Amino acid sequence: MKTTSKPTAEKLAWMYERMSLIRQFEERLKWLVETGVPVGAVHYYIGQEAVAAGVCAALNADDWIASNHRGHGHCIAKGVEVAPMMAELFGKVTGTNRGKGGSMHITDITKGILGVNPIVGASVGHALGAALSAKVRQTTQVAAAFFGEGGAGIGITHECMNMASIWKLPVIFVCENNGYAQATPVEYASSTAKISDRAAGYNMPGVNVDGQDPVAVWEAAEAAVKRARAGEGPSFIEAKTYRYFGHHQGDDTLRYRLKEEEQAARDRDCLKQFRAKMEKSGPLKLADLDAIDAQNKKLLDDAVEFAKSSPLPGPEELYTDVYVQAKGGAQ
Ligand SMILES: Cc1ncc(C[n+]2csc(CCOP(=O)(O)OP(=O)(O)O)c2C)c(N)n1
Repeated sequence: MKTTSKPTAEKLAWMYERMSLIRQFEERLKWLVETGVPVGAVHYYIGQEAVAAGVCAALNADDWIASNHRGHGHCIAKGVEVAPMMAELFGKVTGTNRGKGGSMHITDITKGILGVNPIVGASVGHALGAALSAKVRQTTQVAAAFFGEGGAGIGITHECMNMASIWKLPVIFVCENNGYAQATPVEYASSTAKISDRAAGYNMPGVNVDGQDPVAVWEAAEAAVKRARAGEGPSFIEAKTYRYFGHHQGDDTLRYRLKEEEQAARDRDCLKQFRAKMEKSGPLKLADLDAIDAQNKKLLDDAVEFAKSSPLPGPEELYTDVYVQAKGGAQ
């Protein structure tokens, strides 16, 4: 599944820009949560940015992604604007879901987002359906499903891998192995040391990549996309990564893992490593990366302002967007 092409400077800048925006979005959100802003339950993506950026760097605007409960990073990487995302978290009418969805339902179909979804494993079924639709309509679109190593053990994931393989559907199974499903370590819950080894059982290529390196993820995703667009069927990518904070905003990680392990993961931080590589051998300069960070900070300042100043949905919104609108106006 290896490709020989190298990312252009433009592609590298794009990946850094997205990783930086995701990190800043999540850090701003964390600060808002900790200062008492009611945004509902959130699962921070901090630490995993290179996976979303690397995969989405290989996708086109009209390709799809399906996301899980830890979905903010996936949405930003696929192009959802941060202002309506932030407004959604604030429950405002200007949000991606008109304030009715919150963190775990963010959707923007215009950007190819099939939805953030709190049901573990559901993203896999959604991506499979979209891929089947692409095949039936004879387009070259592909669909990527993001799920954790916990989601890799859910029944629907296996049913979908089997079906995608039989029907040669253009799906990319992206397993973000961050080491823990809530408090359960992967070593306790997986039959194989590498989750990607399971791909062989479904007759598809499976690779295990460094999820802290966006270029490694992009290379694997490029190869998977190429195979999918050529009608050769699905691929499986396991990206080894780490979530720096708790499972959700209220979770204390030190109940089930050690400080030293957390520090070791932070030492391999995707943004830090990317900056060090660029400083050493380019092609981007640190000043370029700093300018990207500054531009993203401004985007986040504006997004929070937009979210704060937007109105809440009115009572007339109570029954809209809940069911499909039937002909004649009844719902
Ligand atoms: C079908 C289902 N079972 C259980 C849960 C409760 N739950 C929410 S997140 C989670 C852990 C998921 O772990 P993983 O898939 O590895 O993703 P991560 O949180 O590590 O990103 C569980 C068990 C759920 N939401 N849906």
